[in-house]
Amino acid sequence: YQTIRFVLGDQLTRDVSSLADANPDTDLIVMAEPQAEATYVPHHRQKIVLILSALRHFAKALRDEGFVVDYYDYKTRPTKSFTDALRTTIDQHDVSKVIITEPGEWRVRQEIENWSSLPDVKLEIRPDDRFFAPLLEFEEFAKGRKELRMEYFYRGLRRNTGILMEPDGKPVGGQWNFDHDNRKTLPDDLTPHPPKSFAPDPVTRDLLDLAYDDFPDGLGSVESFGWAVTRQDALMALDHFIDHRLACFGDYQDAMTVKSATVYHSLISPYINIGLLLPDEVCRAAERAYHDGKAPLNAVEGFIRQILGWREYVRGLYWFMGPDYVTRNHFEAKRALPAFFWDGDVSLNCLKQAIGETLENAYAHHIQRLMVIGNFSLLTGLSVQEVCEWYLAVYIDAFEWVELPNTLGMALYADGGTMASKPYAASGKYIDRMSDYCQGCPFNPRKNIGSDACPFNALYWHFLDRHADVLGNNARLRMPYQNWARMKDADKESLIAQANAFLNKLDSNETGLHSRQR
Ligand code: FAD
Ligand code: DLZ
Ligand code: SF4
Repeated sequence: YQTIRFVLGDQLTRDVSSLADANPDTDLIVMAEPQAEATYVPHHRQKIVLILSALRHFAKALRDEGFVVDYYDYKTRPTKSFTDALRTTIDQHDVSKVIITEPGEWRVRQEIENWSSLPDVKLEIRPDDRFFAPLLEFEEFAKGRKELRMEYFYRGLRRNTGILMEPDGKPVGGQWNFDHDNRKTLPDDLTPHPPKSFAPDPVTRDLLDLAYDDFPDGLGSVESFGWAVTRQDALMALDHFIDHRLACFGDYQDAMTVKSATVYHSLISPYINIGLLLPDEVCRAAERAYHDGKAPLNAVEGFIRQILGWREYVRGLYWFMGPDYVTRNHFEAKRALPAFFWDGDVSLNCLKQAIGETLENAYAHHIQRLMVIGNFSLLTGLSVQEVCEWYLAVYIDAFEWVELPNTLGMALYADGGTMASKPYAASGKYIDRMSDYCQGCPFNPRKNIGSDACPFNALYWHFLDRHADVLGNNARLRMPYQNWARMKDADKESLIAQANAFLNKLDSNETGLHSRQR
């Protein structure tokens, strides 16, 4: 062979740049299931199974095309790292040229950049062009700006791609953003059409059977595994979403309910992130649904903005901020992660639902991640590093380039406002408005003080009070700070005492937090 093409577990598409000019006669493909990748965080077992099954299916598709794939199966041909796999292949096949598409994490990028110092290796790292915006475009956008806001980057990409644009350069529907239409709560008589689920095939079945024994440090259960593991099935999942769920996606985008863990969300993030679907085809399919009258504009624009806007923006931000972004901790939040993050055993019903569903399905939708678990972590000052590691471990779609800006920047405001214009801090009243969680909770979202008061309420004021020096001048927080200033001293003191009592319980994993002790 003349060339090695190294394909990573989130690059599983024939359209990845490393395979653009691949030739079965001269090129050897390498794919691996290294121990280091399965263990750098205690991944949810469904995430491990998804990635390994998709890797194996993609290797088979390449073999069917005539390629030879030098495959490192974790059981039959174990390898410690991507580098060890590469070394073994080079030794066995005597090839020096290596082509790879840039990875999705600083950690792996640094590992791969070191390959150029291996003896006899000629390394070519190609840009990952599965995104709408090359990294340079984000740099141009970001240079000289103190605050980076998604909306302007998104509008630029709408213009560049022509997605949801009129020929005269105006946005379809006359406005860029339909967010104000997308905050409805789910009516009692509406039950979302369930998402598409796939029965595991033998390749997936084998992995599921071994998931507990072979990944003892992994998290969560595999019983609900119904993810697509091939491009063909991922396309079916996309079609199903567009036909049955997209029309309501906008209206109920921020709604949370015990009736459905997925509401009207698409569940396609893992497929786009690992390469089974391309963001461009997903956005174009949604745009087509609008033109065909299958879904209203607030749903289609809202959905496209998540991919063309947020997804591109967080990816640009991740690489722009550099490898030290992970160490940012604006509020110096240090509290240890409570035990219930690992078992969902907590009496606050919103957390019980969101964490419980996460551990069961490796999935929670955006508002659960941001306004329940993220908000709680922000208000209680949980360690930024521990929270980020938890998010990187538990979600089926978690890769650092997308997990970190969302968790550290958006949910925890640990970058001091680079990513978000204000912290996403909210009291129990927000959760009560957007969900039916409070109805089954031992706490009362309308009470601030007392043993049955919703803990989020006092924690919210405690958070604003303890960070008044850095947040007090934030224009978007003027209202809550004015309300706080107007409160009587005695009321303020009771709220602070109420919050402190909760934080003390949290630190000692005490009564009232754990369901079984209630
Ligand atoms: P939908 O609601 O149907 O959205 C459609 C698509 O838009 C998603 O599939 C995804 O590709 C994209 N998208 C939506 N929101 C975002 C966003 N904020 N950033 C980037 N892409 C977005 N997303 C990940 O892919 N991986 C992560 O590790 C991840 N961690 C997150 C951590 C926190 C604290 C928060 C608040 C959000 C995180 N997100 C992450 C973003 C978002 O929550 C998920 O993309 C979404 O919930 C995936 O489910 P879905 O496919 O049903 O999304
Ligand atoms: C997350 C993950 C896991 C669990 N397993 C593998 C694997 O076996 N092989 C692989 O190539 N990639 C895996 N990944 C993804 C990597 O950890 C990492 O996120 C990507 O390589 C970054 O591009
Ligand atoms: Fe969550 Fe408070 Fe509502 Fe209980 S009352 S579900 S703790 S917001």
